[in-house]
Amino acid sequence: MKTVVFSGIQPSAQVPHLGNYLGALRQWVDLQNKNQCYYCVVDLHAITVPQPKQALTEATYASYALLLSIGIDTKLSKLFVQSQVPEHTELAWLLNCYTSVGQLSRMTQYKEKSEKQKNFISAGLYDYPVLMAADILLYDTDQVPVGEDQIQHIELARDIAERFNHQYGPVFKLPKGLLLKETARIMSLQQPDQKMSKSDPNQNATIFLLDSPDIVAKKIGSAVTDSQTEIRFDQSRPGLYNLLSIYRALKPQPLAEIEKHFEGRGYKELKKELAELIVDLLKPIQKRYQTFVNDKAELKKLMKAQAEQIRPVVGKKVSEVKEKIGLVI
Ligand code: ATP
Ligand code: LTN
Repeated sequence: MKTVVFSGIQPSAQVPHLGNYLGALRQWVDLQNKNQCYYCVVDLHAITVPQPKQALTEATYASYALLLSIGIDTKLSKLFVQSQVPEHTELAWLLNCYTSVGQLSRMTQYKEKSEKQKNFISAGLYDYPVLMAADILLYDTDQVPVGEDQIQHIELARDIAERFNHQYGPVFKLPKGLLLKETARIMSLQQPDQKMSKSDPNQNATIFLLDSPDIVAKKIGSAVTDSQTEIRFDQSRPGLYNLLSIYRALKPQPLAEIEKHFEGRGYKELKKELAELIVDLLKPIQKRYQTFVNDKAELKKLMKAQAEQIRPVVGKKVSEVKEKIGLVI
């Protein structure tokens, strides 16, 4: 039996960014060869905060096309849109009844995101982690490749699974998060004490995978650093540390070699080289993206076909859960 891998990305407002890629998505690609992978564009998670209709539709196509462009291969993995597999929402309801509100209230992401909502906080935002638990548990998932911010949610999914199993016997597998240690938390270019995020209102803080070379150079050029001059991996200098971590992720080598390479040179040179590395990464992705995204009919056909292949698998799991609870199936 192959190891089962599941992960998701929200089609929220914008296409994925460099933090998503270095923290999570590049693992998705690497895991495909040896494992049974399920990758999901989680549109139902995106609508937990307000999304303009047109933007949500566009972002769903764009995210799907970008995942294909970075190398997700539907011959090896399942790549689908969450709302097209209704078993996700069905299981989420069932799991709601095995989740405590106390635990949901302690979720960091809920606290941070609800603070940012001015007039209206949806019940969906509060319940977000339960839908995520359903995503994961539905597939008997072993491993969940994510960035660091999602670890708390995976622990909650384990807790829900354990509570259910304790009551009804071994129905759910207990999943584990899979982190790329060095890049599990890429920081904002403008506020290096906060994570790089799709929903950051300051556009200069985030490099999107579709940014042009000029924009990349501009954003990296204006990244916040400090008033010191020496280029060293020093966690107490978060702006510089973040840039060096991105550099090392794109050009893997020992820390000391990078420090030596930049000895006697300044931030300007580091930023120039870093921008070039990012542009080299993005160029082929963007080229492939153009071919995928221009054929929406084909994308839609592929999404639907992938969802249809999955439904028999997850249908069985939902029936098993309902039967355990005592619902008449
Ligand atoms: P938002 O900020 O709007 O909530 P996001 O940028 O966190 O969105 P998601 O779709 O929620 O993007 O995340 C997709 C994947 O990328 C998740 O596995 C998440 O942990 C990871 N990720 C998100 N931001 C970062 C980051 N700054 N560094 C590393 N990984 C990240
Ligand atoms: N909440 C995640 C996206 C997500 C996810 C999942 C990740 C939804 N369902 C299941 C892993 C497994 C986020 O990135 N913000």
